[in-house]
Formats: sequence, structure tokens, C-alpha cells
Amino acid sequence: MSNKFKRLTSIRDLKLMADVIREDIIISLREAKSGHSAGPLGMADILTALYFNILKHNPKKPNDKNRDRFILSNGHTCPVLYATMANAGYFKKSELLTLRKLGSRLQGHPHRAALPGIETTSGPLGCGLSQAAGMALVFKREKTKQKVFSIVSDGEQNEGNHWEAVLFAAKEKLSNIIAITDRNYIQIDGNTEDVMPLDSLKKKYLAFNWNVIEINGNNMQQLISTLKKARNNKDKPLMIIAKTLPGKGVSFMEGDYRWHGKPPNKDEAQAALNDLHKKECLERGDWYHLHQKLKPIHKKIKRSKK
Ligand SMILES: Cc1ncc(C[n+]2csc(CCOP(=O)(O)OP(=O)(O)O)c2C)c(N)n1
Ligand SMILES: [Mg+2]
Repeated sequence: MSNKFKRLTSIRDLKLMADVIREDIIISLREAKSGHSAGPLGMADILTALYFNILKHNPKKPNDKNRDRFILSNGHTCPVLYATMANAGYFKKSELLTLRKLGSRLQGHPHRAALPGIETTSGPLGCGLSQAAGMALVFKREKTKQKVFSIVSDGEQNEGNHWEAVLFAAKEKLSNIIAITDRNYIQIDGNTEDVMPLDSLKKKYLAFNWNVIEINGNNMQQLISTLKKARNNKDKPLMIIAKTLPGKGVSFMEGDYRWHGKPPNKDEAQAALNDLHKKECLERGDWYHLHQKLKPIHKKIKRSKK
């Protein structure tokens, strides 16, 4: 199975898509008036790399037997998953404005049966890697080629059952698991190293008999080259420790754990969008492209104010 959607191959296009996704996260959270800001913004580059370049998937056939699996274990960060899936073509972008509304398919934590393309229901932390390991074991036994990608957060590694899955995957030599830790050093009410120190995560995974790579999870070039190589991972499961900046792109959210579970209000959302646009201008100097991109976004903002 090949990627049946607009696969983005240039780093520049992938970075632009990640910024569109950040904007969509802000707009959907503003509309929902509840939800998580920091983690999703920090993870936008990882999700973009996966859904627009790395994963074998088909948004029009979400149940295709041969698709790679993607498990979002830290379910509270689903605004980034929904924004990515909408941009990839799983559903219309206008549906992003239904985030967390009664009866919406886009609940505050992902609900597998509600939305085609969501592989597992998540929210209770620490469960995703076990689910990924179960899938990976089946694929290994059936000698099929799919990979199981799973994002786990750093805060959720406070959960004991996460480490049971780490032991199990190593025992079964599940080299078809490509796990990614969103290493943003924050959790619900503090910095990870104050609440429950985790470092050195690298040494821990090596001791548990995993392959380990450490990268900057906000560097698109590194993400793409690492994830491409990861498809050839051998002998042991792989943990990519991706250091990310929580709140990435929004100056007043960056690095601040108080934005873990808080949405922007109307003024904050506008300031956040201004920040994201300013960053694009400074980094790329591409005013024309930016201008074109702003039109639909502004339409959406108007709609969400009604
Ligand atoms: C089993 C379980 N315990 C507690 C929670 C409540 N909870 C929700 S998010 C969170 C913090 C997790 O840390 P992390 O995912 O690193 O936060 P982020 O980086 O997204 O700010 C906690 C404790 C939960 N969802 N599941
Ligand atoms: Mg975290």
C-alpha cells in the first residue's frame, strides 16, 4: 500500500503544514472553550511528519488492512491529531469547530468508534504502548510489513503499566514498534523533573533493551530523516525521544506548564494567531504565500465568533 494522499516531500511544505495545523489547534480550542494547548502545539511537527510523509495510510480508506497503525497514547493532546487528520483529508476542516461539543465525533479524548481513522480510544494515560505492542505482536506473527507508530508523553511515563509494555515489547523483540516520546518536560501541574524525575530516559530505554534515538522533535529535517530510517529498525523496539517545546509558536505559551490543559480565550487566540503568522513571516519572508493562507483562516475565525 502506498500513501494515497497529497504526500508532502519538501521540508518547507511540511513546516508550513505544521504551522497551519498549529493555527487549526488554536481555532478549535478557542471554539471549544476547553482543552489542551501546550502539548498539541509542541507535537504539531511530529504529527505532520507522520501523516504527510511517513505513514502508509489512506484517508479515504481508513480501515485499509495494510495501513500502518498510529496510536496516540497521550489522548488529551488530540486537538493536534484532529487538526492533522482534517488537513490530511479524513474529514472536513469545518468539523474542527465541533471539538468537545455534545454529540461531536471530536471528543476531548479520542474515541475509536466515533471517528474513522482513530485506532484506539485513549485518555487514561499509560495504556497506548500496551495496545501498540499487541498490534505489533500480531503483525510480527503474521509476518506482515506494517509498522506500529505510537506517541507517548513524558508525564504518562509516571504510570507503571507503561513500563510493563516496555518490558513486553523488548521480550518479544517487537522491532516493528516505532514509539516516540513527546519529551516536553511538562505535565499537568508542573515540570516533569520536579513532579517525578525521568531523566535519563535514554539510559532507561537502553537498559530495558530498546533501540534509542534522541532528536529535536520540532526540527522537521531531523524528524523526517529519523522516521524514514526508523522504518528499517531491526531486532529491538525503537524509542525516539523527541524533545519538543510545549506551546511551540505561541510566545506566551512556550515552555509554560500552566498551558497544559487551558484553552486560549478570544483575545489570547487572536494573539496566538498573530504570533504564529509573525513567526512564518520572519522565518520565511514569504508574504505572498502567507497572504493566501490567511484568507480561509480568517473566514474560520469570523465563523467561530458567531
Ligand atoms: C491514568 C491517568 N492518570 C491521570 C490522568 C490525568 N492527566 C491528564 S494529562 C496528565 C499529565 C500528563 O503529562 P503529559 O502528557 O506529559 O502532559 P503535557 O506534556 O501534555 O502537558 C495527567 C496526569 C490521566 N489522564 N490518566
Ligand atoms: Mg509532557
